[in-house]
Amino acid sequence: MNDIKERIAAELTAVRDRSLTYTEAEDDLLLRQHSPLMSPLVWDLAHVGNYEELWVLREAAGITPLRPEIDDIYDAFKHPRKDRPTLPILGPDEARTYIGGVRGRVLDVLDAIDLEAAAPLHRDGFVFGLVIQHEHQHDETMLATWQLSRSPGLVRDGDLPPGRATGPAEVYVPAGPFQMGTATLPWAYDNERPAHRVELPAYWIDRLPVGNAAYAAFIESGGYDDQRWWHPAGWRWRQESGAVAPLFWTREGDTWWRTRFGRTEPVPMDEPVQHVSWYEADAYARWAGRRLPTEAEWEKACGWDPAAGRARKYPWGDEDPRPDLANLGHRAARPAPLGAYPAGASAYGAEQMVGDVWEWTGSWFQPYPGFRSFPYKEYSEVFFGQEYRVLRGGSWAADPAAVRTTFRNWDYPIRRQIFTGFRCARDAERA
Ligand code: AVJ
Ligand code: FE
Repeated sequence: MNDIKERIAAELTAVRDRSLTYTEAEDDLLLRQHSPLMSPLVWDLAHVGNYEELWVLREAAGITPLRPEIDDIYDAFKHPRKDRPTLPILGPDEARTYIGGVRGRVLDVLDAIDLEAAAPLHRDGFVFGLVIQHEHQHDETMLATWQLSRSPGLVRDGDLPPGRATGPAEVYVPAGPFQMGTATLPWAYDNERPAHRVELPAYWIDRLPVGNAAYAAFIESGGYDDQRWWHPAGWRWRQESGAVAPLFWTREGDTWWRTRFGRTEPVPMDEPVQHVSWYEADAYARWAGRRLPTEAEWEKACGWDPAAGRARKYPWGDEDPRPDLANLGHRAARPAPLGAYPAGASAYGAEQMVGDVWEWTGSWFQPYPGFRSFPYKEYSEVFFGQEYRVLRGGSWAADPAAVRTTFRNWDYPIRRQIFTGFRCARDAERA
């Protein structure tokens, strides 16, 4: 096997180990629905195998379906998450057997496939990148399910670097063009393409994500009860939901506590805030006299290298993520303290843009000019419009294989079970 094939095989093994670890639990925990927002964990497990069968075995290799009768159950578009517990889903053992059988054949296909072939699904191992990233994204979803279940199983206490209290609050990004999206990253999704030139006026963007201390100050100042700060739809959400703090926060006397994977602990004031909706992020920004960055502002501050006139794959350059550069891959089940990654800074000096928390942007999930759906409309295209807000950067729960400066995630503005925070921006005064 050549280098690319070895790398693909290693990534396939790593992501499967991850999925199996996240589903090492009693059957009841795997079959139960912990929240109407989420699938039973064992649905995710069999779904990633079914997706892998569909794309690698059937579409790329033309192999006859192994279990065509289960396709319907694992079609995310046919059955919304809230209905999935009523489906005749495979039990945990049956699901493991099924996905293991798929995987064995996938490794045979990998062995035989020509990665230089003209077929776009084969070229550079695209179809393998598709299923590897898909499985990692579901693994992150499974972590959110675990967090909602309040079961302690997946808490991890890996070391994270200490925070750093020094440094400017904001970084300046001068006016000028940059390249948004990518033309060269072989495993990029259709929604990251095509690369295109975007001209932005000058702006300031926070050097770091908004921290729990700053967010608590917003709460203390009565921010949740002051309609001035809220988007009209956000105010309605605030009234209907009764939200008074980030999800998983509770208050006792003068102390804020949070429950993280079944453990209740004081809110660490030096960590980025997480589990806030877009509406909360937007309200905080208005209270602070700021706004959320647009998606383009976020990407330029994160990935553009003005001296070289090119886009970087990660804020610090093109080298793969390391533990001293970013908090990715579920090393510890939390964001790192603010300022923990000076070596991971972008060319403009913005830090913690990749890892720690997904960051809400002010933009709707929309296609780039010249977008073409590939390989299927239901990955991105059906979500474009004014329903979903874009999230950037990846969280502590995201794997490096599914994170880069051009990667786009999206969700409804009311969602907060995902590992999401934000940073603020503002226009630069015109000279
Ligand atoms: C890109 C994270 C919004 O989980 O709904 C999973 C990824 N697409 N299976 C999602 C996805 C198909 C998607 N997000
Ligand atoms: Fe999926």
